[in-house]
Amino acid sequence: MASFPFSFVVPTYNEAGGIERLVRATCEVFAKNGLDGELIVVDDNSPDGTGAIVDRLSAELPVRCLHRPGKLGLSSGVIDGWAFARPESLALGAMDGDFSHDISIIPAMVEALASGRYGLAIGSRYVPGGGISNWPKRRIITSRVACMLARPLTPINDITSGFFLVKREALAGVTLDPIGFKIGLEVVAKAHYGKALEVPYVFTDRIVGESKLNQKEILNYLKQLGKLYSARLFPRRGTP
Ligand SMILES: Nc1nc2c(ncn2[C@@H]2O[C@H](COP(=O)(O)OP(=O)(O)OP(=O)(O)O)[C@@H](O)[C@H]2O)c(=O)[nH]1
Ligand SMILES: [Mg+2]
Repeated sequence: MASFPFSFVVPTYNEAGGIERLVRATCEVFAKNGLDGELIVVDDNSPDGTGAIVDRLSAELPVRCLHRPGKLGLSSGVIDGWAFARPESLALGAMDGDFSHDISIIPAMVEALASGRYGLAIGSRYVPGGGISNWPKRRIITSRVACMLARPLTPINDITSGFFLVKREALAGVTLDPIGFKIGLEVVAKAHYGKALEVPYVFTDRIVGESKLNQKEILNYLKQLGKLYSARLFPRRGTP
């Protein structure tokens, strides 16, 4: 699939403890599977020096760092990273920088898009074969409720997944306006991707670094859902 170039964006804020391992392992998945993949790390001037680690790695691996001046948010990081991606990439993706997402499904995601059958491949915890290895019950319930709330918008089971790859052409002319963490929800609701494939994977909670998810992000998710529902119900009043 060397003829199907793609770029995955990894937004980071204070991920120095694990970013080198993530970049090396992901680039190894690209190389071992003959994939023409590029990694874009979008770092928001992390005080722990995450950006400098990525700059060093870019001398030997297909990774580049986009440096932003301060903490500007996960979703805007993904959007800025897509704009920074090399123009030849036919697909653009997003992945967390804390190794929660299983990079071994990347070849299946690329294959789905390269085959022409799907315009979106989404790493999914909530289809057979997927799961969550080490989350407390409270967090599992929150995540399931969050997905249920979006069900009238989409048949996709894992709508809050932050791990996906979408055809670049599916984003053409689409205004993405995410409020919080959930760039995937915005893409699923607005992009023109045709068919989507959920690729199962088992989510692993971060083992290094600190979570940036907080109550505010849960509220942001509800606000974002509200905006998407009102755009569906009242198309002329909604965002273009
Ligand atoms: N560039 C940038 N990246 C961010 C920002 N906030 C979070 N991130 C990154 O986005 C990814 C997801 O954030 P996490 O803190 O792992 O959020 P989560 O996965 O929902 O929650 P935990 O896994 O419990 O930590 C990680 O790679 C973070 O470093 C931000 O403001 N700017
Ligand atoms: Mg995480």
